[in-house]
Amino acid sequence: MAENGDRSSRDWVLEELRRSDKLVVITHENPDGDALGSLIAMQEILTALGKDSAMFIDEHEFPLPYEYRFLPLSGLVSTPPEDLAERTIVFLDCGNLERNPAEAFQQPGGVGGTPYKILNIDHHHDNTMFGTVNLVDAQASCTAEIIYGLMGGLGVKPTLTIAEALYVGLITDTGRFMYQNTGAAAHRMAAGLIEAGVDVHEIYRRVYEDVPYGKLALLARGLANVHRFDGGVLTMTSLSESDYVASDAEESYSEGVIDHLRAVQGTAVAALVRDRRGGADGARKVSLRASDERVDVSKIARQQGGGGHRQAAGFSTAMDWDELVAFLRDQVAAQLARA
Ligand SMILES: [Mn+2]
Repeated sequence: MAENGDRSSRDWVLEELRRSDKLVVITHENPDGDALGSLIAMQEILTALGKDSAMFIDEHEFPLPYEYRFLPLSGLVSTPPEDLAERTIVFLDCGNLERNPAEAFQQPGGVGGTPYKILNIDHHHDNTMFGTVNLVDAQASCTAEIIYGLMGGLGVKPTLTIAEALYVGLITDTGRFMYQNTGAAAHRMAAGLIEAGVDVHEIYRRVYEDVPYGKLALLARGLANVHRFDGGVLTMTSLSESDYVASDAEESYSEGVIDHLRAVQGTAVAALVRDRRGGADGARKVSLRASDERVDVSKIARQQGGGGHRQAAGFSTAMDWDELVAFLRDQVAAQLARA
């Protein structure tokens, strides 16, 4: 556990949340289930406390991934509030400031000499501790779990909206309670959220079924492009701009493709290399997953300016396929040699 994830930083965060009248909540770019669930839950909690809170999601993030569109976005702002300097900024599920693309939020010193007050609430073990207060608990399965743990201290009970948002964060970051980060606390939290009204099957249907056909078509292409290296320890696939166009797929439809690769017998690391839709800058996104603890993929991602968790990480690159394959083979081999 990070030294700032102890009881005193929790108390400090609670005190700042109670004391602040004006806040803005924000998360990382390309928000996933935990990012959006945490964001919406915190916005609802602060609103329930009578705060003037804004929920920031940059205009470039829309449309959001289809599976999260059922979640309500009250208090949404998609450009930075003009009175940002007067607001306490609550970062959720964001390991470093660079993972938020909105420039206004990237000046830790604030504007006009007024330092921003930043509350950094997260569970990434490589969090850069950029906040005024850092409540970073790498043992938490998801950021939603940390927020759930703060609710008692704030005297807020989970409404159905809060419970559903937190539940989405919980199931997506734990791989439906199957990843290594899933502990008793995650299951206790699930029980509490179900008691607050979450309909498990309904959320399952919304998040994992109701799949647009384009997602299935994109998966088919991803599976057709699989390559295995070094006896299969590295299993890779790629999705090009033309794969997206031919599948009529949105960028977020590639979510889940990599899980099929990680599951293959013998795979230590799975990688998905994909073009950004409409990205003219040549930057490609690389997602990495480790099948067990032998390889820490966040270490590999950090060497390329990315980051993440030990078993799930990513980075952007201008490397071509051959360079990337060589880089990943080296990295995986070096870590396996040490394991
Ligand atoms: Mn998370």
